[in-house]
Amino acid sequence: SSEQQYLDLLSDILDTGDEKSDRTGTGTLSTFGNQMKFNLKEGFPLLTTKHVPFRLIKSELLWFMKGDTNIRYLLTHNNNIWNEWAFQRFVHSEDYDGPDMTDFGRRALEDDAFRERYEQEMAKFKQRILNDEAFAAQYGELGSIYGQQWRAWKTSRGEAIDQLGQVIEMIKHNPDSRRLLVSAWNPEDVPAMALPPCHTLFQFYVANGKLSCQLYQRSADMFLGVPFNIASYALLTQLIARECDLDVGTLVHTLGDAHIYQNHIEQARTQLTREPLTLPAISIHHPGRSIFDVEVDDITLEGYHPHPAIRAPIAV
Ligand code: UFP
Repeated sequence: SSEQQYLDLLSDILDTGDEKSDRTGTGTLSTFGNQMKFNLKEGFPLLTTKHVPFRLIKSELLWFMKGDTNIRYLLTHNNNIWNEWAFQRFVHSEDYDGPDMTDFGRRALEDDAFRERYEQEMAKFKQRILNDEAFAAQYGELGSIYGQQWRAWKTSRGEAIDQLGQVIEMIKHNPDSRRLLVSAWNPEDVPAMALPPCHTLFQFYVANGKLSCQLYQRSADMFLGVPFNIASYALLTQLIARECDLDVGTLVHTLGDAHIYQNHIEQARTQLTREPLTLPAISIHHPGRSIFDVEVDDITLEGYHPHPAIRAPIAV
């Protein structure tokens, strides 16, 4: 099954990965240059060997597709996955006058008293983003991340290129093109980014009435990040196939540095003891509306009955 490829790669990295230090100071087992292929006709590739929160993947992808780069949209959908990046900019600004939040990610893991202060400040930050439009415009904004690169890549002439919109038009009108690419990696923006894009580049391919997609991911946290990334690009492919009246083909997922963090090894071993179950399916209802207007309630996940979630600390 599709999922077995993920499990085999996880197992291979545990057995043969090189010990490698990393930016976060956590340490990893790592390999370079692997590929998984998911036949999207077999089912929607959301892992069943642990619960993966699809609702977060869905609202994040729709946010990218709309070209939105402000966490306010995510917060209105109770999605907190990008909060830390916005909060970090706020607590380092002149407008922040609360307790010291230096290095909050690491300290919250190590110090319970600090964690309580951090959670209070984060809760206040979220409320302000939701209730105060001017504050949200200033501190909810993440700038040159995926939404901007996909929908409004800035050119040297001060114009904006809608890469995703153009690629959808090309799939409709020139499906044999070998130039169906979207790049999130903008070398001009990378030096100033807190998190340069992990999913760097993707290409579409049409044959036999089926739409396939290949993603190049430069850096892959196999336990926490990759299950999200697989499902996100599978959903993107389904949405675009529907928009272009095509069937779905294959999701090819190519990985650069694929790693398991040292503090995820036990969890990965637990997952490997589990048997994959039947994959779920996705259904999309948005009659007559533009793909860029799809909302979270238009997409439903059906038949998802996974093994329980496995908790693991995120490396920041
Ligand atoms: N990471 C993913 N997928 C993502 C994402 C992050 O695996 O979608 F946003 C992981 C990869 C790596 C870390 O462990 O986050 C990014 O760190 P670096 O920029 O040092 O590669």
